[in-house]
Amino acid sequence: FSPDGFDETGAGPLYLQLHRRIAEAIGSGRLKPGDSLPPEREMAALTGLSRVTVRKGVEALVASGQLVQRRGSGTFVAPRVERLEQALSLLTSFTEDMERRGKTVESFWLARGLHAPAPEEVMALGLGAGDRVARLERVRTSDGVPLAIERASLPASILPDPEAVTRSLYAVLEDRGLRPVRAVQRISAANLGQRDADLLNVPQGVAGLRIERLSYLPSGKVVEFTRSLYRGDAYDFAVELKLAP
Ligand code: 16G
Repeated sequence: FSPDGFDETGAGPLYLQLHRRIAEAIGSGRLKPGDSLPPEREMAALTGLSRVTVRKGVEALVASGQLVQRRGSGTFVAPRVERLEQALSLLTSFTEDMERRGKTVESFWLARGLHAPAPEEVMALGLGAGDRVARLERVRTSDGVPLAIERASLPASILPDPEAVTRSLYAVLEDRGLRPVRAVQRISAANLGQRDADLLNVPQGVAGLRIERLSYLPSGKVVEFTRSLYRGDAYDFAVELKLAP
């Protein structure tokens, strides 16, 4: 950071000039993911810009996801994430999707157990009075990068022992002859709230994708009702379209 090159006249607002300069440093690798930026006061002194201008420039980079701010510890270059292209027409599991790409898969558990169902679970899973649900709630990571928060609900008649799932849910179901063969999936946009953003290690307010999957056995019985939040900066969903008949 230096005062050189900030131009009051022709090059646009000063905060955008700062924005451009930091973005270029990130783009060229002079600033690397995880590097910390000097505090606002210091940046203002180094560049000769006002603190208000520095703050505006930094805020714009936070909004575009290039910088992250952690309360109490400062401003950092955001971790870079490789975008994954995910086919939408195949009924695969997270573990299969990542292993096919040669990536390691890990989950950290938020919750795993049997519960009395919430009304939406009763509806989605077609439960009867007194039926219970197995809930699996976890953050899914690939090569150590958190990509999605998943909340799966299954009828206890399908998964009476949720703690049996330590890695792949679909592998456990497959072993028991209960692997779903069909699913309906809905995708919608969501801005991540503070808790979800923290779990996914992204700034609050960035775009996420909410995905809901209902999977079925050949008999038509529902196997899972899963609600997930995927990082919007990590996924491209791709689907093949055919001419309408
Ligand atoms: C995928 C599915 C999820 C399923 C999970 C099983 C989406 C949006 N979701 O993440 O519904 O429960 O795979 O993964 O694709 P696992 O076998 O690795 O536990």
